[in-house]
Amino acid sequence: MKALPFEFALDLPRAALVIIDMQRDFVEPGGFGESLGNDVTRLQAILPTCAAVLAAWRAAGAWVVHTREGHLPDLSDCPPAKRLRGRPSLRIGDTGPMGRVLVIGEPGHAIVPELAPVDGELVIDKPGKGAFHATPLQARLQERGITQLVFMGVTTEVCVQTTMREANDRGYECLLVEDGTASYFPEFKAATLAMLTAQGGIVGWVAPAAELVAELPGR
Ligand code: C5J
Repeated sequence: MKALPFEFALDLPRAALVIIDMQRDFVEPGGFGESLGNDVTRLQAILPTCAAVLAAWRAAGAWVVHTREGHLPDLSDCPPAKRLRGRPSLRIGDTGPMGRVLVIGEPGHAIVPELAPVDGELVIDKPGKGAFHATPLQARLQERGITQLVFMGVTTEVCVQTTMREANDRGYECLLVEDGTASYFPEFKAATLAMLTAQGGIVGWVAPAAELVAELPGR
């Protein structure tokens, strides 16, 4: 398929669609993202594209992985350096309009309804930005013989980029859907897309959703 910096050879039986942290706490008003002073409408804007890619990917019979950033209720997996950083109006573990911020099982921790996981899809709860750190993701991918990861989700320069770099170091071929990812800072998204694909795809590939969907069987 057409991609940057050059064509990507999608191998669907060995590929997983990885949707990063499309959680109410990041995407919806009243969540953690907004408490940090961010405009969540930029993240909401990618929902129709993500939903269309997810529907096409599922219809093609390929596997889906969802990730959620969050912590145990006792916050034992949340380093103080993460909880105490900055001056947000709500800290991780505090109670806000969507329950305790970034705590597993709270309303804000849930994936937005438009992209809710279905039976047979893997959900990875992660305490860090990268989805491989302190999670069973690598083992689950190896069990299924997955070698390619197609990424969507938020935010482009934080959890998406961190996970894509972790995956690249582990030997996965990584493609990021450019209109299926968003940042609170458009200039950070643009810079991330550029740096991932620079130097002959030093971290991986980037392509628009339409190119990916056109590549899927039945389209
Ligand atoms: C952030 C994320 N931005 N999912 N998390 O803190 O990118």
